[in-house]
Amino acid sequence: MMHFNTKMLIRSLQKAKNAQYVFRNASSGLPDLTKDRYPVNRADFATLGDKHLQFFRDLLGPQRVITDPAECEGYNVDWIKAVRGYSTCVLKPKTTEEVSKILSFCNDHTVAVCPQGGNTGLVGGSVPVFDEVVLCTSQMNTIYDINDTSGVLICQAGCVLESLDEALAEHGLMMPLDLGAKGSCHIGGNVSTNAGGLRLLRYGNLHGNVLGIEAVKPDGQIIDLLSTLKKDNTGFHLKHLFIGSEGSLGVVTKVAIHCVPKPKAVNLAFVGLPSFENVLKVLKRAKRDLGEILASCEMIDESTLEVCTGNLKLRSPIPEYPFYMLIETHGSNNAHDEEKLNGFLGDVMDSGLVLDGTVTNEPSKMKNIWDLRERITEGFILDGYVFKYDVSLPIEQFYSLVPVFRQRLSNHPDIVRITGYGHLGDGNIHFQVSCKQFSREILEKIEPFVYEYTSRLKGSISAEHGIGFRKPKYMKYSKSPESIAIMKDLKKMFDPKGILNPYKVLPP
Ligand code: FAD
Ligand code: 2HG
Ligand code: ZN
Repeated sequence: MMHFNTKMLIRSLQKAKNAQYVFRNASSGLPDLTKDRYPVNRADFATLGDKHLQFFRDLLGPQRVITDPAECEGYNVDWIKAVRGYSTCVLKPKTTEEVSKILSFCNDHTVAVCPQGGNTGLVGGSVPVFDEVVLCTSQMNTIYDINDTSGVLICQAGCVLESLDEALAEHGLMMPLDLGAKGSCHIGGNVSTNAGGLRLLRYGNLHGNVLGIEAVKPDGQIIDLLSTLKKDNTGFHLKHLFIGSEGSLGVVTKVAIHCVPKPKAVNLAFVGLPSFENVLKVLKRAKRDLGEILASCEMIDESTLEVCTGNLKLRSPIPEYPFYMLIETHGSNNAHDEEKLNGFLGDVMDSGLVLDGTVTNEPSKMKNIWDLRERITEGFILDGYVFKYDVSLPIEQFYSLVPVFRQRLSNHPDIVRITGYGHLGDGNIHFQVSCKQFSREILEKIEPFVYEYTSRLKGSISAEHGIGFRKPKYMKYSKSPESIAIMKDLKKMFDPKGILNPYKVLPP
């Protein structure tokens, strides 16, 4: 028996704006300069002068050396407006050789460099802390090859994720990763952060999907690891050092990625549930009953959905419930997938685990539902200031941070909401405390407690967003002293002068 009525429930929602647009318009005002808000001292790097700028202009031409302060501003502030540097120079190389010459020159002259892709990172890694030169990959956007048979894509690091997906679609292929920032983030940024996203549950992470990388070391040396082979056990797998190292070891210039066939059948269910206990039961049944077609399993709590319905004025296709789940299936035969999904949904409704829901395979309706999930980050900006945490926890404790913090911070007048949502199928919750404005008092009530709590449960203090500027001192809650020491040795080996993305990930 089916309880779902697709026609009735889905209404037209506001058209999504791309992430770059949102960045420029979502909220007014700039954050404090990072140097004023955080206890950090500028290291002994050179201050840019005429001789440096002349070198850059001779190499790139005047158009690709940005020095106009108004134009530089967008490259100095992060997407959620939490950190701000004051770089006076943004470089836009087009080729690996140009990146190599820039880094070699900066290394020789001890000029600090901040690599930047689409600037959608959420841990303050993509913008300068002080006056580091920004090396932006936006002009490195060539697709070299898409192989329909092997599924291998080879492209430059500055290709925008969504553009790659569009190009692949013409070949019946799809990127293995998808995230709300797809309209702005670059594939080089995705690889450098080992971005997770909305379909990692099905297609795995970039350590598995990236076949090869070309990168430039801080001294300008080009490292060609651009293999397109699925199997290659000759020596150490050095590409993995660049995946997720957030621009601390080198600048990624090209990637080879194993892409997946674009599914012929995609179905999406959006359901309302009364409790987190039920969410867990539905997750277990989804894995068991949907098996190989399960592609996404995301959770949103009631208060999080309100940032979309309230702040962004999006419409939910179902009434309010304490929890919601988005369950997407990907397969090759729609009749088969629909039968499976409908059987599963009938079962979770009949057993009372799910109270209400909608299911659809119409692209526009699926997009409207996904907007409720993908635009949450944007919606939170309108609350004022948001303290964000991105943690992996054992699945039974996935939601536990929210009640713990609602009690710990109860009655604080500046708090707008304390909520959780995220990649349930991967055990990765996005926990946030939003406030009318930045408050050091609230920050000190959250940190380091949130990290101690996560560590006690043997979770990860950064599941997918990385360490960046915001979290280096908390890495110890998820990594042993021995492993941090090895990371520091590697950093010294790759970047003895420490010019690449200083103050981030592994500051001395
Ligand atoms: P940037 O933000 O420009 O840079 C990120 C880091 O990588 C910085 O440390 C930078 O120095 C470094 N870097 C960038 N390019 C290079 C390069 N070529 N070589 C070396 N280092 C480089 N993240 C997820 O994991 N999952 C999600 O679901 C997700 N959803 C998001 C949704 C929204 C709306 C937003 C705003 C962000 C989201 N993010 C998510 C975070 C972010 O989008 C990802 O981390 C993304 O991979 C960053 O790509 P970027 O090109 O914007 O990189
Ligand atoms: C997501 O899953 C992203 O939507 C962003 O990882 C999470 O804004 C966040 O904290
Ligand atoms: Zn996420």
